[in-house]
Amino acid sequence: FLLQFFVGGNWKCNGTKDSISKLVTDLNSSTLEADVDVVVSPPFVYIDQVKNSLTDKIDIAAQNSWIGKGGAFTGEISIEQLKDIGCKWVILGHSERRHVIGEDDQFIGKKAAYALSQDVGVIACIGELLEEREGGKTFDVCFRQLKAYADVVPSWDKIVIAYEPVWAIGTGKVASPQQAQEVHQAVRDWLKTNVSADVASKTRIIYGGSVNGGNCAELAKEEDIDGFLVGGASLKGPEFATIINSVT
Ligand code: G2H
Repeated sequence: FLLQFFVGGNWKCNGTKDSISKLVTDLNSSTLEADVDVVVSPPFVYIDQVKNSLTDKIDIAAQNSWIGKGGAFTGEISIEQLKDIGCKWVILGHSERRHVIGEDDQFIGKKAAYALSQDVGVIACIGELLEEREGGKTFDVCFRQLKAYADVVPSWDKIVIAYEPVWAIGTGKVASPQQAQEVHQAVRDWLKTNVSADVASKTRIIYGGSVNGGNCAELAKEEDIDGFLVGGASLKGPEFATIINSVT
């Protein structure tokens, strides 16, 4: 059966009060397909502004969270604080956190487990580097990253998996529908074998990496692609709306 599509807009470290106000206005005036779950991820400092001005048809996902309860952790943001300002989701394990900031599988797993324990949904990112793909290690890497989540999460009810091949992120080099489908199917099979058939059939597996208004429709046709995590193209309201509406 078909899962409800899920589309996330990952704004990363972009925007100003003014540009974000314009983006919110554009999103509010777009007609959005009703049966798609949509979230956007503003930088932390703009979440409150967005929450207070954005249509309630779109939920907010934070771009990161701390591994546990708040306290003496300078510079961190706790899940409790994110809930307090209305975040329903958090993106964890994004390749920029893994490869630029240096977060490892276990640290990311802890964050995911804590967020879920507090009833915040997790967009759990996985994906291989170019050299790993060229070395034939794509599945090994994705399965290792998946296992790090599976080992610690209390349940899969509020997890969306985002497959984002690192070589396709922000590069304009989108994975072909076949390349993406191959990994999405392998991820679903892995869930079936290592978690349960029920979780495998119910978990959304979304694709990220240079998705735009021009390539989304072809990708969305693939059987195991249940939505998108969009970076650059989510900063343009009309194009993000095109992506949301392309998936049905
Ligand atoms: C991958 C994606 C959003 P972009 O990082 O998570 O970004 O669409 O700019 O490649």
